Amino acid sequence: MSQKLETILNGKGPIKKIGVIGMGYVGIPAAALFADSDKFDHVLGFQRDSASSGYKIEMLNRGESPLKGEEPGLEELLKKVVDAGKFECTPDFSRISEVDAITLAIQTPFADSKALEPDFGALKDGIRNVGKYLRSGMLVVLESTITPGTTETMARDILEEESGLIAGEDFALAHAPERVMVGRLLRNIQEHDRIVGGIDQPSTDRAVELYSPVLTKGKVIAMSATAAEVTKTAENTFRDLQIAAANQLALYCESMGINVYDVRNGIDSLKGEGITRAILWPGAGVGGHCLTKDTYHLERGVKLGVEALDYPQDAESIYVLARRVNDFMPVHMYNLTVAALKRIGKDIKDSKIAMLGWAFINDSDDARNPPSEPYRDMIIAAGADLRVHDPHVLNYPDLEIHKNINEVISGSDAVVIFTGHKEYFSLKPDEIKKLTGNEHTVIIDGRNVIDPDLYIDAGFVYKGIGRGDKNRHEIVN
Ligand code: SAJ
Repeated sequence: MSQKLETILNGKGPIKKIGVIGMGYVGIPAAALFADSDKFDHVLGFQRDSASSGYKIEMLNRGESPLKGEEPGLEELLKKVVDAGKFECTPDFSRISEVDAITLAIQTPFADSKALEPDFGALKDGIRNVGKYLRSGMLVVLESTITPGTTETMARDILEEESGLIAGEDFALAHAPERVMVGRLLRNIQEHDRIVGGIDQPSTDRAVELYSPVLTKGKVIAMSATAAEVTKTAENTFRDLQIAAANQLALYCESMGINVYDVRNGIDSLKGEGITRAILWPGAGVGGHCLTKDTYHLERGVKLGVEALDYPQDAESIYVLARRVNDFMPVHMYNLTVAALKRIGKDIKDSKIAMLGWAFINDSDDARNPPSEPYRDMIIAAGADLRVHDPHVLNYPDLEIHKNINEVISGSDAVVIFTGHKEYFSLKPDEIKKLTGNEHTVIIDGRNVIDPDLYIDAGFVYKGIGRGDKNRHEIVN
């Protein structure tokens, strides 16, 4: 452990000035909460004055939030800390030299959804900027989701190279992964437990000092930097795995002719001390920017391990297999569509498909890595005609999204529910039948939205994820 760093930090005294790089949905609430704490004197929000996001600087300095969508309390808090002179946004990165602690909340998206490699370009630029203006005794914290080992290697190397200082001797370095969800940014930062991991004990302690004041219900959970990186990627990997387990069970139930939701209820009933069965929900697939990529961060991290991994010979990682199962669900939706159309003598290529729901999550406009996209690609490749409805998603590259559900459904041969938006729970079989004009219309339920019997009795050809008890029903004339 470095005595030198401890001495420097003690000499420097408590953290008073903080910098936050990345005025996005992670950095803005973090900066506002730091500024609102009476433990700290001033917070600088660093934002490049670029064509695409330079406008945020002026907005933030007026106390306005540039984030879209409702964020309870954020606008008021920004106004408060700006009026109190405790927060300001600046494009002048040289002012990093003024702060005692700097956090980096910069997105690490996939280079493209097919490439399973993250694009660390923007994060590296941010780290380089910090390195350029790094001073002895400063704390640097990475908040972005990163491959385990990044803080200890890539980040440390760039910071040391740019500054000539030594991590763990001259400056503190830590990882504190964000755990925020849009729509509840402030509450998540204040109430979720905060994982904080330094490259050494003085770094961890300094990071604990930084984050403790903004926590209300949450507590700090301290560990090493790499353990913090693994925690963040693994917490999403585990969720993806749980969903895959539910999806695989649904496929089994379809094959065995039973209702997966009966089985789910049965499994979920096993409770009692120490017994847990956190069975999640099967569905049309897994989208978003967390679960679709964090498994691959974890898998990359273990490859950088300090020791060769001891694992069953030639066995595939269950985490990667879980990703494959979840990414298979849109394919399964396609297979159900083809099979159901065949039952009414229609070939997919001559069919009109009405797709209800594009967003990756119910009642949201968030359409990052949506499972609906690979389904759409397969339908188009098969030569079918497709129209997409989504009440929340406004636009998406190369896609026309309709807002009038009747227009989307009218004349279609198949109605496919991809997202569980609440509007879809009130669909009526006779209204759909009138719109399609068919004796028998196909309806595919990817999110357990409709009651199969209502549609089967109305002459629909029904297929639903996990509904092995209904998917081979007689067609009612
Ligand atoms: N999904 C299922 N079955 C389920 C749950 C989700 O198919 O039982 C699908 C959803 O339809 C969606 C995808 O998985 O397409 C992801 O859903 P999600 O609820 O996990 O939402 P995310 O991707 O926004 O995950 C975020 C993560 N939060 C952070 O990274 C801070 C994740 O860690 C949280 O566990 C999750 O929210 C949550 O629990 O709300």
